[in-house]
Amino acid sequence: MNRLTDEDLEHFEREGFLLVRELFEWETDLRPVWDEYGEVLDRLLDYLVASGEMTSRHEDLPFGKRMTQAYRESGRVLSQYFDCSLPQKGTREDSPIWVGPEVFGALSNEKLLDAVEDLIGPEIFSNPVQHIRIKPPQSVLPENRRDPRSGYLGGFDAGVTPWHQDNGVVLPEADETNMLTVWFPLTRATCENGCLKIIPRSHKDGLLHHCPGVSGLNVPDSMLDLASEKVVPMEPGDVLFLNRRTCHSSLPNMSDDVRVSFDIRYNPIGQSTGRDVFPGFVARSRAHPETELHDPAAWAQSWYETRARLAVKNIPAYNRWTADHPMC
Ligand SMILES: O=C(O)CCC(=O)C(=O)O
Ligand SMILES: [Fe+2]
Repeated sequence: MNRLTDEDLEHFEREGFLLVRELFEWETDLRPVWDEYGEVLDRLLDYLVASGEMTSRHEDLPFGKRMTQAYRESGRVLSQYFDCSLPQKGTREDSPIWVGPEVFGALSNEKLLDAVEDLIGPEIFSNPVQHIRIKPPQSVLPENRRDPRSGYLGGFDAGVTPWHQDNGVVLPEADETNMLTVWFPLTRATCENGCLKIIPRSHKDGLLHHCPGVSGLNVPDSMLDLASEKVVPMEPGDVLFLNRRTCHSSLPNMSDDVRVSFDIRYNPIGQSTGRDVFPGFVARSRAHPETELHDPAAWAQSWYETRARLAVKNIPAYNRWTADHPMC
């Protein structure tokens, strides 16, 4: 692919984000992982039908409509079955996680790593703070997951994402790192189905206070320059890069289909990931290529081992914030 230009890098530095259109091609870069999630959904539907939570596998429907139907009929938040990270509390030996070979392929995509290299240098660690977000229509979410002001269920949220900085979501060890967020959709991400919003230049304001809230951590509106917010509709193939301090959120999904996206992170090798209890890997090293991980099974195994360890002893906190602050 074409490497990033000096202008791109200046834009990223100045604005705190860079949107690269058509970095990926559907057939070669995205379709393999999309198909893999189709298989995950197949197995989930087998399970939901077997457990009596659904009456049909809805084989005639495309992925998004089947997923929506699964939410509707089971009345459950199903995102953890697809997510490529563990829950933030109460991990059990059988907590669902999907760390399949095509997910590893997406994290290791050479075109993506070229752009990441241009932004953070040639020694690249895949940070384990990573998610696939299958964001269902608001209308099928359990009532208390629809709006950030109504009841917290814990775990990874499938609805609206409130304003935050990714730096605020990790532990302080990562405060002075060069952690880079990479966000890209597998479906269209539109204003209607819940695309991202960002506040350009907000990365210059330091780490803001985050309040633990019903949909996760959020920066109170009063601390944000909301007049500058920018919605970022994206097509499959487009990739958005964010500075760790750029404030972002996402709109509710008001459509009748799912919005699917990856948000993954990278940092220079040797820096804390801010969640060092989870396993990352060397995605690219020009200095020591022999340290790169190219084995998807070994990567998956590292997650299974982490899950087994956390099932015995969960860690007390994945972030630093408490609700007893005057800002909250
Ligand atoms: O996809 C979303 O709704 C939110 C994503 C996000 O917060 C992130 O990519 O860091
Ligand atoms: Fe985020």
